Parts: sequence; structure tokens; C-alpha cells
Amino acid sequence: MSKSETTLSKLLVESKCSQECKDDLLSSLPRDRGFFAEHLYQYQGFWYTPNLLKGVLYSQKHFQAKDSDIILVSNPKSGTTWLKSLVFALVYRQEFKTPLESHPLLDNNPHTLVPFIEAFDFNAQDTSPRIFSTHIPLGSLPESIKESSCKVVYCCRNPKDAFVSLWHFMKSLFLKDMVGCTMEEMVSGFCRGSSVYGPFWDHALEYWKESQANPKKVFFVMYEEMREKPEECVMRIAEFLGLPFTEREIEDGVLDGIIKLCSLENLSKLEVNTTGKLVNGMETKAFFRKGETGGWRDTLTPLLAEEIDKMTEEKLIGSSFRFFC
Ligand code: PAP
Repeated sequence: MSKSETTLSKLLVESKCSQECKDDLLSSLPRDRGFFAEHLYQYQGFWYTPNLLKGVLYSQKHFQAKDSDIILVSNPKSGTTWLKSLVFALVYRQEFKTPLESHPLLDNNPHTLVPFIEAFDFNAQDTSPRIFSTHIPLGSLPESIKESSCKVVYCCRNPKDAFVSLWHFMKSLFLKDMVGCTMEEMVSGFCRGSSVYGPFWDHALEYWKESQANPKKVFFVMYEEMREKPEECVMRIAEFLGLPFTEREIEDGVLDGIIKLCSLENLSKLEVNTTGKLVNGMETKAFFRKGETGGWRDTLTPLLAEEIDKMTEEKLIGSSFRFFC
């Protein structure tokens, strides 16, 4: 972190810094129009709303990873909720057995069980191992995540479906007016990188490269692969975490039980996920929609899809990485 970034981080997080002073600090960062908030700010190469940026800086300063921690990472709308439920269920499969009557996922939304480190509530986790999630890009992760032996699981989704999911999420939540934003404008912002935690492609590519260079630290999985072969993916995640399923468990239906419990069909019907709210007031039902691969076709015009495809092509020049289409 540069010296000016350190000062910025210190001041933005400190409560004694007045709002005026925080506004001044924000104004020293590159700014673009936003969709969640009026403006997005660029920090360490990625874009944030003021609140998200505050959370990133706070976690950089205060989050202390333990070697046994599990950190789930994704670009927004790339399978976070699903991954949280699957990893929670597989890690605690001895404590909470399936078939189930009293599993925590039946009356808690996955975001409640696995908190975001940038949402300030990481001290509330008292389970072991602790499971956290984040959308923070690789280069901006708190140092202790990089330095400790904690494990990182990254879930990636194709950019068009993730974009469309974000669009519907914003519409279904508080942003029906979308700060006067059209889909064309939002695609254009997404493609120039200025969407929350964007550029989307850089985010995914950095973690993918890290998973290749350091496969014991970072496990990279595709949302689309999980849709196609959930058993295989969950088994690979479990192995990576050092918690492989035994043959006996598989015969006994433990793996199948976890996949059924965490399926979109099951989770989206639960009362906690139809009428519940998160502590920040967000309606939990907004996290469950169609979960399709290629569902973008219902929302994006061919022209807008092409705009995203062009950017994808450009970003992947020189890399062997490929998104699912
Ligand atoms: P977040 O980044 O705000 O946490 P995230 O969970 O990553 O959101 O993405 C939501 C998407 O995952 C939604 O996709 P869609 O809009 O294309 O439908 C949602 O439907 C999908 N999703 C949520 N839970 C599951 C699940 N259990 N299985 C499969 N997909 C899911």
C-alpha cells in the first residue's frame, strides 16, 4: 500500500474523522458515476461505493485471519450465496447431519451464517473453523489472509449472467429507479470496469492465476460447473479444505443431502429466504432468482451481449483462462 493510501485508509475508517473530511478524502480518488450509489471510487485498481470502500479499508486494517479460516471469494452475483451454503454444510456435516429437521440453513440465510469481512461483523464468528466471505479483489485482501495458511475458495461466473443477475438484484431491491440508469449505461459502466468490485474480468483473472500458482491456497470453481456437476465440485472443494468425503458418507447419502439442502429450489422456498431480511435490511429473497446458465438471453439485447463479449475477448488476450458461455 502506498503512503497516501495508508493515510486514506486510516482516516476513512476512523470515526473521529468528520463527514466533510471523509468526503475530501474520497474526492482524492478517481470517481465515476455509480448505480448503487451516486458515485463509485477507484481504490487499488477496483471500484467501490463509499460504504463498500469503508468496509474494504476497515477489513484491511482490522481483519486477522487464522490459519484454520476458510475465505469464500467471488465477484458479486457469481454464486456467493450458494457457495456459502455448500461450504457451511460440508464443513459442519458432523455437527448438523442431513436429512434434516434442525439444520441452521433451514432458518438462517447463508449470508447470516457466513459473514462478509467487509461488512464489519467478522468478530461475531465463534465457530471453528471460521468461514468468511468477501468480494475483495486479490491484491486488496487483508495482509493476514495472504500471510496465514487460511484457505480461499473462489467462485467465478460468466460475465453476462453475473451482470444480468446484478441488474435484476438492483431492481428487486431498493433501486427501482436505478438512479436514472438505463441498461445500456450500466453495461457500459460494467465494461469499462466501474461496477462494484469491478473490473469483473481482472477480479476473476487475478484469482484464477493465483489458483494456478498456488493451488494449495486458492481453489477456483465455476458456477456453471457447479450447476452441471454439483457432486464432483463439492467433493473437490471438500478435498481442498482437507475434509474429504469418505466412501461411507457417500453411500449414506451425506453428499447428496448437502446438495439437496443447498439447492436453489430448496433454499429459495424457506420462510427465512422468502420473507426474511438481513441485518442490513436487505430482503433475503433478492438473493434467489433463476440460477440459470445462459439466462442472460432473456434480458440482454444481442448488441449489449456483444459489448460484454468484446470486453471479455480483450481481457483474455494472452491468457488460457476461459469463462463458460
Ligand atoms: P451476492 O454476490 O449478492 O451474494 P450471489 O449469491 O453471488 O449474490 O448471486 C446470486 C445468483 O446466484 C442469482 O443468480 P440469478 O440472478 O442469475 O438467478 C441466484 O439465483 C443464484 N443462486 C442463489 N442461490 C443459489 C443456489 N442455491 N443454487 C444456485 N444458484 C443460486
